[in-house]
Amino acid sequence: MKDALEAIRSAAVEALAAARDEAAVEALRVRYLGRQGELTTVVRQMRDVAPADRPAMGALLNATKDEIEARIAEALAAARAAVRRARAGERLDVTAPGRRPVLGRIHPLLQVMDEISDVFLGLGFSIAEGPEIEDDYHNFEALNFPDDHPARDMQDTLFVTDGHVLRTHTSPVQIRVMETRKPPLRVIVPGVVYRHDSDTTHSPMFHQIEGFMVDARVTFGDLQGVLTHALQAIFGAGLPVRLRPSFFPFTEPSAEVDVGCFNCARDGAPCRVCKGTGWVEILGAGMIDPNVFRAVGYDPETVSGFAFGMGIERIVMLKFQIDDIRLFFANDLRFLRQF
Ligand code: 2NL
Repeated sequence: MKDALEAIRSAAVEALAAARDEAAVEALRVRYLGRQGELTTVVRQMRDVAPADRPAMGALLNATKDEIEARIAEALAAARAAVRRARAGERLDVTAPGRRPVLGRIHPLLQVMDEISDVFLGLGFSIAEGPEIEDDYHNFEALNFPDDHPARDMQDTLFVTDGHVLRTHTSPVQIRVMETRKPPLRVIVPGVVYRHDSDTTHSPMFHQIEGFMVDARVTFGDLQGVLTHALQAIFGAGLPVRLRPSFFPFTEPSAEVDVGCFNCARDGAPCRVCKGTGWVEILGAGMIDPNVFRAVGYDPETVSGFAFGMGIERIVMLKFQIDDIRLFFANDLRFLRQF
């Protein structure tokens, strides 16, 4: 039996040293240690060993089994290391074509916001930001909204708690700037705003840029000059700019500002952008109402100013002929990669 064990041990060690892969090692494990394996068969023969010899034979048997198990572990480790080395070799193929990194890009809404901001920065305006959750005072009261104005209705405004709303425009930031700083001021406020409205042209969250200028003698002519320059810089150097009378609670007088259609030259007679009118409405503006100045502690007798506001989604939809506002927020890369 001692000779039989030695024969099994040396055969197993030799075979395991020659095994090249995991499958070969596993086959040898079954051959020597499996339920029908060679070593297992020897264990069964222990019955025939004289009781006095059994402890010594048992020890020899265990030592043989331990050694074969150790060699199996070594052979397995060697086989796996060989697979890893082979794969590393493949990865170091210096002739393989390079992998193109996935580059991010600026969202089309923010591209246009940046472009518009740059024009006003060039005119000496600076940028201000403020909270998206506002109190009723800054969002409505200080802006001369009467208590029964429809914008204060649940239908239009998203309420957070009793006295607080998600800001419905960025104008409350302009109020906060005027509350804390003295004229002369030239400030724009780009930001996100919220209204209870949702269809193909309205999103409950959308973007605006508002701006204002306040100084000792700012006139309606300044409003017209600054906005004409800005719209020509944004939409095209030669385009005409026109003002039509309008109304906002926070400005008097107020105007809608149109730019000559930038698409007619491309589409011809029935232009899809201006519907044949030749004009595209871009923003609202006006001279800041004396009640707004009083609310922020300015004297309407000694300062004057203009203010304006525009919705970004509408402008980007016109510019790129996008017909559904939800495309901006669906995070579909097939859409976003086009800009
Ligand atoms: C529009 C019109 C406008 C303003 C926004 C403003 C802010 C203050 C004082 C006075 Cl603090 N005015 N903002 C003024 C006129 C028009 O927006 O159609 N926006 C999309």
